[in-house]
Amino acid sequence: MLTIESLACWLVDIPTVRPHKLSMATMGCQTLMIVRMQCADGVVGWGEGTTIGGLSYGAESPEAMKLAIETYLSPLLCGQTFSGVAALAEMMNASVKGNTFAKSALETAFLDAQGKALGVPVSALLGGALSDRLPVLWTLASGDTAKDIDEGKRLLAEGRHDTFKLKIGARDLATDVRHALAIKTALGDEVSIRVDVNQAWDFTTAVKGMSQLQDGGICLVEQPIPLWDQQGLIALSQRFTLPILADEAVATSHDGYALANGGFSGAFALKIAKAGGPAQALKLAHVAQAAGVALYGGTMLEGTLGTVASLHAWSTLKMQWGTEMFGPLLLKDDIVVTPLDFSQGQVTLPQGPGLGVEIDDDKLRFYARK
Ligand code: MUC
Ligand code: MG
Repeated sequence: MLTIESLACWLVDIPTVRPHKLSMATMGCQTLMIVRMQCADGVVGWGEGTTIGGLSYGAESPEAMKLAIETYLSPLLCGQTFSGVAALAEMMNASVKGNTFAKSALETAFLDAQGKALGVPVSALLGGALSDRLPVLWTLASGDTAKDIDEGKRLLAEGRHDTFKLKIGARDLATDVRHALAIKTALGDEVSIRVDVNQAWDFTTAVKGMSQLQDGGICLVEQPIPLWDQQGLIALSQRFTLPILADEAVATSHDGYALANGGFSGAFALKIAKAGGPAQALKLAHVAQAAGVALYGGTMLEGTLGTVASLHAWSTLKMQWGTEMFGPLLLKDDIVVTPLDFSQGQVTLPQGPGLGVEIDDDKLRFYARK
């Protein structure tokens, strides 16, 4: 049993190592909405909520996550005692619709606190880790083909990553296909290259694009068409041998059920923010497993806290398409004492109680928006 006493939130702005260009926004900075959950008996849990490009990716901005917690969720939760995340989610969902990014930060903080109180890692609260090393790809998204090739070659030579995702969809199809195939050719046949269109194509463009990318040896196409077009996604998944990864189209277990039931084949990108937390994201994973849909550990470009929260959940699953939990590597600095260990295309899951991560208070204060 854990009693929540108080919640405090900060908006933390950290510059990216280079501009990160997606179909809907170019990021030069990431905002981490950090929450500190003070519980009885001196137990403290930390959580994080992020999105991409303000309100250009999803319906919750970092500012809105902070407001939802301070104005609505904090008065609801403070003073309450919970046996675990099931009861916490039940109470939050009964009074607050949507706002899964804010809820994800709170579920993360609760799991961190509960793990610390029980002396076990968060993964143990979620079913137990199958492995403490998880595969991690890197996204090449400088917006420039030559720069992406140089970056990919450097990371391959350093042994940091062996799989890459490309962000396309901002330019016309011919330019995007040329870009993707040039990178594929330059990095070599052994290297798995995937593309994320972030909903930018209509169905007709997607048919043409998928056919050219399939011929060019691209391994996976992520969210080619708008999130509302479930029938289109199902049709594309049945038409091509090039697999489709559903991302924006699949947030909760209900979305996953509808897609799988409609005949979707391919994979689902799990994200703690889309689902409302690490434990909620596992519900979608279990629907996918029941339907024979493959899994992928997705990111909302979280900092270390959100990345580790996701890793604890992903470690309990067999991820056929690996993960993209590279968020901390995209940021120039961090607010944790010990950064994560990324090497050989993998990241190590921290072993300590809770998330297994310690906040650097000075860094938090330095980067917090005043
Ligand atoms: C997305 O849509 O997958 C993940 C990696 C990246 O570069 O952007 C995100 C968002
Ligand atoms: Mg995506």
